[in-house]
Amino acid sequence: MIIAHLSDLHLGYRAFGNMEQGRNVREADVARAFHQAIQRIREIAPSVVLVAGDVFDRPEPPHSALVALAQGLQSLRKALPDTPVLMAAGARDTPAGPADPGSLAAFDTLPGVEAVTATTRSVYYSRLDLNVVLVPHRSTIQGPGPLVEPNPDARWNVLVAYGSVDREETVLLSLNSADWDYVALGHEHFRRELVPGVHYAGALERVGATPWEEAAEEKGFLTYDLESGQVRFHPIHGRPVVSLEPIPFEADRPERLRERVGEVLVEVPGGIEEKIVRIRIQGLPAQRLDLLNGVLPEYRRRALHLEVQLDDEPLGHLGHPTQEMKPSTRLASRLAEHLAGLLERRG
Ligand SMILES: [Mn+2]
Repeated sequence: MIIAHLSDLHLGYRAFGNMEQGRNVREADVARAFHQAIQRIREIAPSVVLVAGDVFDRPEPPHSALVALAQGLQSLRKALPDTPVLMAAGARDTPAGPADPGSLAAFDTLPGVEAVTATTRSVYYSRLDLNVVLVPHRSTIQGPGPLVEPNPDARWNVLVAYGSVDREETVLLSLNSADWDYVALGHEHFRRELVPGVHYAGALERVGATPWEEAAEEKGFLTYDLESGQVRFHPIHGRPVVSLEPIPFEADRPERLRERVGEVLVEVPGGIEEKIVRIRIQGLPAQRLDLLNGVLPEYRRRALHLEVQLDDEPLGHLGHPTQEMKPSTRLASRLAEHLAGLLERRG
């Protein structure tokens, strides 16, 4: 029996402000990645589809994100009428107020769809002899910890949960992987196997604040064969992200900088057209920023987004966090994200 495991769809994600036919280009990219995944799932025809959180990019997603999800579910229903779709809300789709059911809850009403936002839910499918426990973000942050136990009468037990299971962070739930035939996790945007049968599927697109970190990683989703234990990765082709090698500023030959910027951008295989590109310059003093005047507009037109990062600059300069993250920086940004999440939930 094959299960499909997706996470961190982030439908409704917007970035960089590029518009096409009135729509944010990155939002359209993310919707396209989702529809690609749906197409692929239709071909694979798994017995069940799991989405482990962050279906939407925020608690109040734009209407276009709701439509994208509805279309995807409808497409699955048409091709695979007997395949249930189970979703657990992540931090991004958890509503702020406790009385707010959240956008995802609207989809919980659909036949064949379970969409859990507030509390842990256990669902048993007798036809598949499969029990699925869904643990949304909210039930992991409100004490006491959720009771997650497999169903001893079911042939297959699968857990879907959103959150961190890293030791150094607050543990989402105590997890004995031996209790479960598969654990589908969401929250991390990088694909990762924790132990056999316990996986983060990673996001479908590079939707993090620092897409450069994910430039080299293929994005996609997983399928898992409960009988054989075989896991397969299914890549999704999103918009290319290019992180260029840093250019050192040569103080004795300042004019060289302009040439080097042009050179590295021209050398990008396949060109920079419509890509998300980061260029880094090392050691350029702030008072010499004028050296870049007039160099970038042409490339900015060609790329979807061209980010120029001056290394040696403090965090947050130019409104962008320093990208080569030291552990302390990474921790700080995680903390900031966590606090933002807390504020969101408090309304
Ligand atoms: Mn996410």
